[in-house]
Amino acid sequence: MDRIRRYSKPLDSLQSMLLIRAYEERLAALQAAAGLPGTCISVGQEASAVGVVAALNGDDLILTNHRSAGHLLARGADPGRMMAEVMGKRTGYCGGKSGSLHISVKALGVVLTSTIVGGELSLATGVALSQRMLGRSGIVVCFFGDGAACEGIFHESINLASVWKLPILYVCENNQWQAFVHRRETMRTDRIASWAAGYGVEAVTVDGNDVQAVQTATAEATAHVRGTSRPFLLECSTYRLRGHFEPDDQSYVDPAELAAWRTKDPVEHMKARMLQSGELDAQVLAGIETEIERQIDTAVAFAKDSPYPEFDQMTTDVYA
Ligand SMILES: Cc1ncc(C[n+]2csc(CCOP(=O)(O)OP(=O)(O)O)c2C)c(N)n1
Ligand SMILES: [Mg+2]
Repeated sequence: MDRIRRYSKPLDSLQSMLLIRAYEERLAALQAAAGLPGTCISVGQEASAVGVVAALNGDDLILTNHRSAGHLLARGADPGRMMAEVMGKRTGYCGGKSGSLHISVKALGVVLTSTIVGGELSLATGVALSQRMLGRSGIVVCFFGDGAACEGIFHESINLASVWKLPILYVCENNQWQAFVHRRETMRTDRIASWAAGYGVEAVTVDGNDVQAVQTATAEATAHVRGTSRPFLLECSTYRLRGHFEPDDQSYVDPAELAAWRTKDPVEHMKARMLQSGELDAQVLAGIETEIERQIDTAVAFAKDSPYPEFDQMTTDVYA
């Protein structure tokens, strides 16, 4: 039974970030051991995922991109069913037919993961239109990358959402990379948020590695969307600490830039902040980390022990 994850205190956000980090690092380790198909993971971007999702309501809808595990787990997805999906097992969220790149969890309001870069932008805009036409209260939240922002579909979608006054929050996770290309090579600005004014859309850039700052900015942004039924663009400035996909030796990455961003690791940042302020005790933290590792062990075992889909299910639940 899937339940939307609730966030009432800073420790809830830290636990969610730790779960995402542990899940993705385990996926990468399994991949390296040749036990699993390659996936795009979001190590370094956990604060952006958790900060945004923590500020949403239960009836809000999420559409996301190929780096979606953090968004799904932050919303409450079960790591076992996620892992099973990646392994192509019947118990996965989409019956083993989506892998990591198309995963959706209807019960949690996660409508889809798009592996077409920018694909989620126009689809989310359409979902926002349908929310309004059906008189539904939930707003739409669309995660996309800086690479997607350079595509025409971003500009068409945000323009239409502005003209049609659609209830949608666009969340650009600017992680500085677009597969193997640095964003410096594809845009003439450091701030994607600066483009929104041209479409009459309000926007803000937030430190995407500070989960509390992201949550606060998202709460303000969603209040704006709900109050005005107009779109808003939130840009989370962050960094992809690992490769585009696993495995990736990151030989194309400037080591100095990578090292600088490593010092801003959002998970370590939050841990240090809470330990320093006395909100969290080192022993309690160790206990939480052990429990999360156990949860991941259970997830892996569940996925490995699950059956593959039957041959006669080959054409069910897919377009044929
Ligand atoms: C339309 C399209 N073009 C190219 C690709 C190959 N591709 C997959 S991810 C990616 C980079 C996307 O960069 P960004 O939007 O910044 O997301 P990030 O990977 O950084 O999370 C590319 C070019 C694709 N999947 N779809
Ligand atoms: Mg990117």
